[in-house]
Amino acid sequence: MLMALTREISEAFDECQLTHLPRAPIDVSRARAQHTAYEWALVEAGCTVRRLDSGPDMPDAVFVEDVAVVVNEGAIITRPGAEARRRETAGVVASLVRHGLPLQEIQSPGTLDGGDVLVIGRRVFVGLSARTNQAGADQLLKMLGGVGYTVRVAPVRGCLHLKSAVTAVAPDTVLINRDWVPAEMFDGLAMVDVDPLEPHAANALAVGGVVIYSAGFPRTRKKLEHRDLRLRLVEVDELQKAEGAVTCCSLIFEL
Ligand code: CIR
Repeated sequence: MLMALTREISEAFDECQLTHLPRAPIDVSRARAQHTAYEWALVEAGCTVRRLDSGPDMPDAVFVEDVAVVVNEGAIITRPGAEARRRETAGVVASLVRHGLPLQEIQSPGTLDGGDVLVIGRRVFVGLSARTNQAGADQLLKMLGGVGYTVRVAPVRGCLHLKSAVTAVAPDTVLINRDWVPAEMFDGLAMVDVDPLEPHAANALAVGGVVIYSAGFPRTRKKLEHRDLRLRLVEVDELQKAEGAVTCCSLIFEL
């Protein structure tokens, strides 16, 4: 069974962390409606969706991908780079334990956000960012390297997370903004470049044979359609005001 953990949008969503975007007013009801439609896209892709509660002290909790990295062997609970987000881990730990996943944890002084970790089969790519430091990447490398994954680490620049700059759209293909991440890191994989007018377009969520993708990037979308990928478009502009995108709103794993 394919599980997708999601998390309710906090009533304090408009107090979210912001790094690269200026603060713009967020319509929380509209964000919630977009989030629900995103969850339906996950259901249509074959996922069983479990939505966790959040709270007024967790404005960014909807971005559940940042607090855990889930692989076949179990989950790694992260230590988010933004201190205010560390209180998000407890609820996710409880849920992953309920689902029977073995857990390990990133320890201080390591910091790591799940948004900086891209897993493609047995290959793991880690971005060093304002949120993920070398110590966090080293710990992840030890944990996953120890169970047969190859782990590559490289700095990202100009964006929040590695997965702002690159994601997988098929098992052998990445969608990439080369201005933000070194393309050499993905040697051996096919690459689709984002349209230069759409720098934020590299975040796509491949799940259950479809690619869940923001409706806000028509130029890059055309490139993906030419590759015969099945796209499932979602409106996420209200979530994008909080620097969120499609991968960050779920944790997907096989049970
Ligand atoms: C943050 O700055 O932590 C949130 N406002 C956005 C997190 C987005 N996460 C992701 O792309 N993995």
